[in-house]
Amino acid sequence: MNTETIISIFNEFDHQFNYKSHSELNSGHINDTFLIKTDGGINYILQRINQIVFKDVPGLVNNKVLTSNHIRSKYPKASNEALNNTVLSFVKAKNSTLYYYNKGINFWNVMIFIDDSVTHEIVNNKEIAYEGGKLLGDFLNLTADFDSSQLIDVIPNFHNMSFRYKQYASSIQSALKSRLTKAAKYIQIVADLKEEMHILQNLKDAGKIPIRVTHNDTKISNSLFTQDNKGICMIDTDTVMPGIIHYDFGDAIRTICNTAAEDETDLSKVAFNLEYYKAYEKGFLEKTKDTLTEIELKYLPLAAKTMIFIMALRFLTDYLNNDIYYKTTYAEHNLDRAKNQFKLIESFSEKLKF
Ligand code: GN1
Ligand code: MG
Repeated sequence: MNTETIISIFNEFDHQFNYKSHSELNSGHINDTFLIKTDGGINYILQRINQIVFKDVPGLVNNKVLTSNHIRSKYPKASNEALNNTVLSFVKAKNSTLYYYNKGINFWNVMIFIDDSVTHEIVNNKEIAYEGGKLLGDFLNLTADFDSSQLIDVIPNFHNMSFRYKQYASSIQSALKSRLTKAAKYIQIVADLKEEMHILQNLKDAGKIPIRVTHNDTKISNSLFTQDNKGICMIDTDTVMPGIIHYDFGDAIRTICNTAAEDETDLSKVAFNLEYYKAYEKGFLEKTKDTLTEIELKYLPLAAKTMIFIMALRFLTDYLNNDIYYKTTYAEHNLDRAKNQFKLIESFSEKLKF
């Protein structure tokens, strides 16, 4: 995207300071995200929201803003400046909506960048795992009294195992022979794990697990930390929706406890780090142990395994569908991501018995 376009879109928003420079943040697989540096005291995040994946972008933005406002209201005495450094803050477009629809083609939104913050793609410090657990616990606590019926289902069936399995089964029907051959080993693993991986979904469908406001994309790179490893807040609230806490716990564990990045191709580097699991769980339970029900607590380890499986399955499905969903940078990127996640499940099962 050229600089002129970025500047002109940024200028559709009611920002306080002028554009100085920008850089693209490449961690996401769906949206395009830019850090805009300004000539003043506030920098911004400009984001193009993918409307193929997100069918109701105004609804999505409304979810994010409502959630943020609810969290902000929990700190009535804090100054705006302090809140802007600890809670996501959205900037209005000049037409007064919280997004800008560029010539009917692209949706954009702007947030205040939390300065001096860092994100981690891989965790190499137990403290970060522990702090990450506290952040998710805080997020669930702060949104616990929010009426989740005000939120739209941004992506229906997002973490629905039965739905993901159906998508996978239909991808097998239409996949190229060459891709099926390369995926054969993993197709067998999916068959072996299928039943166990439906346990949580069945409990949810039977109404046995409470529905709460959940984040739904808790990979560790979606948490902000200070330079000295203290948690600031969770970011990327695109997928905030009603759901069960297990997928949030599991998705964080999936990324925190992987000793390598999600697309590392040298599988000897991919292993499950049990020490980080314990640290994350400790931070998480410190915040939530009084609010979670017995069934929620009981299924946390299975949730971790299930969430790794769901991501493995989604990457494999996209590979079999010729890479139509996730951004990829080379031909077998999705297959490599899937292999990585299956290796993580194997290591998880060796290290964590439950
Ligand atoms: C996608 O684009 P990003 O990083 O926010 C995906 C998540 C996956 C993640 C895997 C809407 O998130 O579900 O866990 O990639 N988001 C969507 O890295 O599909
Ligand atoms: Mg996301």
